[in-house]
Amino acid sequence: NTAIVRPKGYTVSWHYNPSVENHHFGQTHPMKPWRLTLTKSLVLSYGMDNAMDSYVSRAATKEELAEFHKEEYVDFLSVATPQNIYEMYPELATGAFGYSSHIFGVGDDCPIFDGLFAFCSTYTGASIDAARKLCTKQSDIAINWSGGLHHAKKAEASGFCYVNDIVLAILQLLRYHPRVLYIDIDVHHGDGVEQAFWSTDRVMCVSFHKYDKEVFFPGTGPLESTGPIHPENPGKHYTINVPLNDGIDDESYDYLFRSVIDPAIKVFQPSAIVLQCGADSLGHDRLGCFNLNIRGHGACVSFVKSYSIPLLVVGGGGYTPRNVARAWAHETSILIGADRTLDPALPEHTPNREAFRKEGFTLFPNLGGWRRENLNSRADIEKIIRHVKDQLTEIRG
Ligand code: VJV
Ligand code: CA
Ligand code: ZN
Repeated sequence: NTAIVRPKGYTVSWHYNPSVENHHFGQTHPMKPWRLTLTKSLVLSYGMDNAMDSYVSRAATKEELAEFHKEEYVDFLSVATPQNIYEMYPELATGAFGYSSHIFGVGDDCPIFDGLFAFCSTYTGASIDAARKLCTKQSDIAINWSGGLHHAKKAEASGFCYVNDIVLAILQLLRYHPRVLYIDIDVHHGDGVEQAFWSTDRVMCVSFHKYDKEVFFPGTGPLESTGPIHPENPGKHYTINVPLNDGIDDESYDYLFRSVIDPAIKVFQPSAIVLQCGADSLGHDRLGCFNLNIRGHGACVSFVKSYSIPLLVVGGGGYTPRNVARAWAHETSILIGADRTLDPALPEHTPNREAFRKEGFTLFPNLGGWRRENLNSRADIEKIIRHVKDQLTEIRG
């Protein structure tokens, strides 16, 4: 295994605080911080930390969180505990509000657990730090695998997300960058980020996701949803949604991704890009329904990197922890320009190596092809590309 060395000509920084691993949503909740432990295991065992500036990130302050979130909501997150939550809100105990309560979105998807605020402020601090490294040009690429929690709203937790670290990071980037492109390859729609920047032409949001209004969370993000409809609103046309059906494979995803992202970059000319790499778009994900392989997912990262525009890379969803770790380790190698030197056989000394036994200790198991049929026809894909290109001509003017 060739030694991993620093990339020539650009700087990559890795922002992480292992204390996020100590927090748990609940024994059977699908969101497992263990995936971050496994990601770190692989990044370190391949020696990829040698090629990056590593920063132990600090917690974001309440003031920083309030740059996007409502103060009352930040206060709530900072005081709520499993012990006091039912005293504060007895209605929660009756379950009368169901999964998405009116009490700041708390419920089955977004439980109040011990250390919740420390968890949220830590993953968010890493995204804010990463964005600032890009602003000061100390980094060309900054990575926070613990971030990417794209569903959180101004005053509401949603879909396992409490604080929207992506929105807060983009707000940092906007201090120095005229235009930021946001790309979201998580299997879910990036609704929280879309909503936050719905009315501005300084942020273009592009999300690829499974879309089934009635059935699949969060039920938003149809092709036609492209920004505010009022002609005088600057955000009009600056949202791109790519709704997909089950089972999309590497080949069609790669073709679609390039066909959407290349014209988006050429027309919008972003000075910074934020890429959310939710790994629930991989085949065999516990919550996802696509058929992507590690290499297919990574091809998106590679393609975005090829434009050499300052890049913030965040994690997101991903519910089969060992595959999340494989994807994000592979993507780290792409970002440091070392993908050809990673041995597919996981190093013998990898901590927690047993977790990868099922697929035979390889970085690239076969996750595609056979679990679900690809229900995205060539015509569906071409229709999306046509729609996006037509939309972009509206921006070019
Ligand atoms: O589909 C939903 C909402 C429900 C109500 C709540 N039940 C538990 C599930 C159905 C309608 N929520 C989604 C949220 C997905 C969030 C994805 C986040 C990201 O990847 O985009 C970014 C980090 C959903 N799908 C599956 C579950 N919730 C789910 C939640 C659980 C669970 C099993 C499945 C919560 C607790 C427990 N099991 C014990
Ligand atoms: Ca998405
Ligand atoms: Zn997701």
